Amino acid sequence: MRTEVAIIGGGPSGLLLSQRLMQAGIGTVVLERQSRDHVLSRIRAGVLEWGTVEVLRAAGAGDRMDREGQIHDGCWLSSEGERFRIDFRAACGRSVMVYGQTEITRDLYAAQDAAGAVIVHRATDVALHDLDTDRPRVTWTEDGQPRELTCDYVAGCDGFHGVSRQAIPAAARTEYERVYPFGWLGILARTRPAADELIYAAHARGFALSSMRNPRLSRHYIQVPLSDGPEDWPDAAFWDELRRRLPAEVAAGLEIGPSIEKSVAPLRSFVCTPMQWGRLFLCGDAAHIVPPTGAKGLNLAVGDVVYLSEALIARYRSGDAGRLAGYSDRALARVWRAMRFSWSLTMLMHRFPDHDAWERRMQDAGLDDLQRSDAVRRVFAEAYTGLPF
Ligand code: RFL
Ligand code: PHB
Repeated sequence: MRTEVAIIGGGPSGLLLSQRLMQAGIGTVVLERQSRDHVLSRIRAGVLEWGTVEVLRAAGAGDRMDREGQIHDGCWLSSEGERFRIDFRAACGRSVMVYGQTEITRDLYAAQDAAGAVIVHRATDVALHDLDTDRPRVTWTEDGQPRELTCDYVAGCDGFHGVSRQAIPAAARTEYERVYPFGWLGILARTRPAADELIYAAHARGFALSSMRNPRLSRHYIQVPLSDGPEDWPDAAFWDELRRRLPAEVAAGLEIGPSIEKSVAPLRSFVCTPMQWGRLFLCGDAAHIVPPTGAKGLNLAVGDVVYLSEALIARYRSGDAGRLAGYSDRALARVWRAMRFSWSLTMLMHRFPDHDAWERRMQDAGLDDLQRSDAVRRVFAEAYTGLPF
């Protein structure tokens, strides 16, 4: 088999890249390790920056998002039960869209099916070869049979645990990492959301976030020790703990119900530099991970895909490889700023086992700054609603 761009991973990065390249007449093959049903069962991101919304529309995958997504003009922050609102529109003139990653992936699959995309599921043992030549190859196993694809370029969109990043020789990459000493236990429930906008709650018992997917589907998270698993948190214990950490008037009106999904995600910041090597280009979680606090992971992946697709389109349309050469630098400039935002919001809002009274005072002062200063709120709102691509 031969194609122009081989795409490893059929999550949001891989599907969106394939869609944008196909719209420009560039051939792609997507190799995904899991089944389509498995990819569509993962519950992840919920908040889209406005730039992401526009990119999805332009990719022909925005109709259902525009019908079913909720535009949010602000969010709530609370500290020990007292809440204040950050008005994004007043602070920076922009909003976000609340629409689940699962639905985006479904919409991208529909757009790719309509475009006649080649998406291979259950591709195991994917391996990348000859990336430092102008004829890279990808091999994999499909239904027990060995398969091979030759291509011009390889896009590594296979997430944090994929094989693409590892295909860059260790001596040619530098990895930066911060692992946080807690995780987020998340549940999805067919209940009314806690409030009309997201609530990020700092509390002595640990952080909590009340989010949503639609008016009858709520998504909530609580900070838990890394040693805890979902089995340690029966639904009743989860709701009790969430209620303790949310502002009292919100907790009093909280509708509870059985969870339909429950999982623990560890928190990590990670960046691999450079994001390219030879004919291989990394996008999304394959190159970088953020803690979910700032809602940046999926949005960063979309930014990478925009930059890489623009560079590949320039290469195929006019033979100009300059933008491809500059891909990593351009993407990383945006990535590091979002890293800092996600890291600082994580440090501000969570209880750290090794923090003393000094660090807790610094957190209180940081929240005070956000509550009292228009300038500080504007910095927050600009980062949260999205830095420009
Ligand atoms: P994905 O989604 O991990 O997709 C990678 C795909 O590659 C496949 N794969 C392979 N395929 C072939 N061969 C291999 N060897 C392979 N290894 C892996 C996988 O099966 C998968 O299908 O990465 P991608 O596309 O870069 O997308 C990144 C986003 O998924 C991620 O950044 C976000 O979910 C992060 N995130 C959030 N981001 C936001 O922008 N806003 C949010 O509100 C938000 N909330 C979250 C989040 C992530 C969370 N978790 C569970 C980590 C909340 C949570 C709880
Ligand atoms: C979510 O709805 O899953 C969500 C929202 C905001 C975040 C993280 C996760 O910061």
